[in-house]
Amino acid sequence: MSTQAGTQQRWKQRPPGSNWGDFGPDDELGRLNLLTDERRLAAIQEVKEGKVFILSLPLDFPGDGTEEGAARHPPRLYSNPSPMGEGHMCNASMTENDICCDDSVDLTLQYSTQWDALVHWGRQFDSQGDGKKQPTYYNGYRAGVEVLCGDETKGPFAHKMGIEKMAETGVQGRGVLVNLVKAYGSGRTWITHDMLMKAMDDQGVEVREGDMLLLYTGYCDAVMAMNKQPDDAKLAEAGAVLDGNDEKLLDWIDSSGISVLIADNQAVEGFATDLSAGPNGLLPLHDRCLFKLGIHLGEYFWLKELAEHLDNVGRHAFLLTAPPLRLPGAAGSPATPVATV
Ligand code: UVW
Repeated sequence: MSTQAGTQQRWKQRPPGSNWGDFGPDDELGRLNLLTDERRLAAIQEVKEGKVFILSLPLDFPGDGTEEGAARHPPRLYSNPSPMGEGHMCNASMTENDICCDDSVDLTLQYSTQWDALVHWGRQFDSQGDGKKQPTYYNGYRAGVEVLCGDETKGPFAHKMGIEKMAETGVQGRGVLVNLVKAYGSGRTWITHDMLMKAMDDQGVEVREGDMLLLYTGYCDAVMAMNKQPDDAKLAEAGAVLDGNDEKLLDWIDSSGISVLIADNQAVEGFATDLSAGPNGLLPLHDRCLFKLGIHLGEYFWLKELAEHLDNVGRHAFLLTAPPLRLPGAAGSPATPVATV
């Protein structure tokens, strides 16, 4: 277990299997550090056709669900008050000739196509080695110290590892897509290490250090087909999910050197609907990726058109550009990722 100069104050011991401190004592980027200039240049070499694929759902999908009082909801637009003193800025007359629309939005940051920031998932952990567990995030950043919840006057704010840190890297590199629909169909299948390796072998997918790995499961195809009237029971049967309880799979995610992990489903991994937690928590893949390794997770990406095109032309790699909003202090963000093939 390594303790590096500078990390002593924040943590004295790091979780087994974590890489805390390896990218520097105050690192806030995790595996995004692997998206280097050289790797971006190599990723650009993957552009052969000049075609682009937009990997975002319309951000008002999946649509209001059947779940009562759901915390996440579709964006709500409203027109800003007119600076002219009266009315709102919807088709508003500015002068005798000019009209204008000008909106605000109430935006759930993790509703639709989204990135999880590294502060999205942490755990109670004894980082001081004194037998006391404290709520802790990647690289030992602490709830209540760096990650604040706000009060009546101001909202929550992550002073470290907010989503803006991700945006500032540009999030550009080599994307590689594994087509799990082709391998296992579009129903709910729990994908183990061996199943993922088989799909990759069969499809000739080669993962290099720093790659952004995308998994096409078909879940968002079902979401789109429901046309903003999601049927939660049917969605629970749709699309593959990674089996976060398969330690071999989590170990491979670590050793593969991927920079980020993306899927077109709800949480990349499957979760128990009764919210029962195992030894690695409720969401063991979130725990390994976000808390231990600093691997950002992308969810609800729209991958159908890209996956079908890659399959038709017999390819799996492309240039991916996928920054979130540069929104200081946030725990997640929508994105409009672009794959260039
Ligand atoms: C949870 O639902 C807790 O996380 P995510 O948005 O990453 O799926």
